[in-house]
Amino acid sequence: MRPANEALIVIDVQYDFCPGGALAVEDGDAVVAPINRMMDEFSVRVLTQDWHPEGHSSFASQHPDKAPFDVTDMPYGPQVLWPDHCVQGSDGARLLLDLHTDRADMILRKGFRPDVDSYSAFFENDHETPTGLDGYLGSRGVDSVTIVGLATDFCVLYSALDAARLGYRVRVVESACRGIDLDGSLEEARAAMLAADVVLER
Ligand code: VGL
Ligand code: ZN
Repeated sequence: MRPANEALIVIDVQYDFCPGGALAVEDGDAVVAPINRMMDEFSVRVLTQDWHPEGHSSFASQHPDKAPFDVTDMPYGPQVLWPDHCVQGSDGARLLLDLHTDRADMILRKGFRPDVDSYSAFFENDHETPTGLDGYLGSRGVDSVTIVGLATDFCVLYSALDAARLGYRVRVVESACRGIDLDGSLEEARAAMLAADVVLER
């Protein structure tokens, strides 16, 4: 068992990010087995759930002149536009049934504000609206996080960079992550994490 200052953060293991889902990540469901094993090793476990209202501003369907995977300018900066996904209460928004969700101490929902997306488990995409996770981890005495899940180059990346910026020791276990890889975003994500002193482990 790992010590109580180390948390496992499991990002967005939801049907819409798995084969057959609205924003499918290749091989996304392959992360379940390694993540279930890791959940047994950690004494602090947090799962996140992407949780958008219908008509969310990150959906390409809300931007008549745009297509999925185009980029638009939001007041808070550039934003990739996605197919409608992880709509609150939909089947696609559910955490995978095979994931050992019973082991979770907390399930944190994010992306519920209509006008701002939230990739990171710590801050929304404006980089300033907190989700509350830093307070939760801090009050439990956590100073070190291991991040796994979907997708490596978006929600895992943003969570890892924010965690590093907040002063946590950060490790990402790549075999328990899968990426979307838009125009080389996976290699860029790895480089950005390394530059931020995130430890990338196979
Ligand atoms: C994610 C795009 C949109 C993710 C969530 O979990 O990486 N990516 N919403
Ligand atoms: Zn989303």
